[in-house]
Amino acid sequence: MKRLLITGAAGNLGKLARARLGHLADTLRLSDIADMDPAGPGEEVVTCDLGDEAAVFELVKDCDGILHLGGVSVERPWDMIQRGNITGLYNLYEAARAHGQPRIFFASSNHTIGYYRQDEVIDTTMPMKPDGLYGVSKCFGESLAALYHAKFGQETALIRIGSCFEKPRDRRMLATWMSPDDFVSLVECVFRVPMLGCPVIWGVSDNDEGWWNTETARLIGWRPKDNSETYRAEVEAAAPRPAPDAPESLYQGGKFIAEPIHKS
Ligand code: NAI
Ligand code: 15L
Repeated sequence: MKRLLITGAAGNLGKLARARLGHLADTLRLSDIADMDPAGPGEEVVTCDLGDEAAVFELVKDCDGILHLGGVSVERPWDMIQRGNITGLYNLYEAARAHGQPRIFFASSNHTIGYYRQDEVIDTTMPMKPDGLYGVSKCFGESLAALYHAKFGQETALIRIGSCFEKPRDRRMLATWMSPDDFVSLVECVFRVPMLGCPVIWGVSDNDEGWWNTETARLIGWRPKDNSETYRAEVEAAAPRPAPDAPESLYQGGKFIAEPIHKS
């Protein structure tokens, strides 16, 4: 690619992508509403609120791919979620439609299905069961991407990320963890596969424990390598076992299940 746009570049995964995915394009266009480090060689830094239609239109211009990580990433009041994840996503897809339909990696979430129980194994064809307004916004994102694929042929990888951190942080993440290395190889596969379409793929490492049928990863040739078992002893020693009737023990969405509807 000549230019890859990374939204959410000031965030956790955005910083990782900036550090490790420069080889995917001649230029990385890095964008966020929050402050970012100044542009280095082969970089452009553009401050942009995804809720600003005109600014997003300019942001997407001349980009050959979009790694869309920007937006609200946890449960928050509706107005914040609506601006970043609903209006913001619509702005992004309309800008992409106007600018040659660059391929999109959409950072969806396991919170689209958080109300499935931990004793269920689910696949990507099963109905969504979001566990909060944040999860609902990711369901909207997946639906919007499916619409733009069906109507206009826009390609998007709908990546339902589990928990992408340096290490699993609690017992639930032994099932939901995706390592930084696996995240990097996943993004590479999304932008290198010749034909993408609009598949839903679980963003999760090759963990022994898990609730998701990961076979759609094969559609893009992605084979995660890491396994949360490496950290099991450490995690179990550090974190007490939650009560058997606690959300962290019962539901795939874990603590998000217990979140209220936040008011501004
Ligand atoms: P993060 O919260 O660290 O980064 C998100 C970035 O989006 C932030 O830098 C924030 O300033 C920016 N942002 C928020 N509202 C915005 C707006 N209106 N306009 C422009 N930028 C805005 O989140 P993280 O962990 O880096 O996650 C990246 C993406 O992956 C998010 O979309 C998140 O929902 C998704 N995801 C992440 C998971 C994880 O384990 N890290 C799990 C599941 C999904
Ligand atoms: C998410 O969707 C969040 O963005 C991330 O911060 C984690 O909480 C993750 O899900 C998770 O479920 O562990």
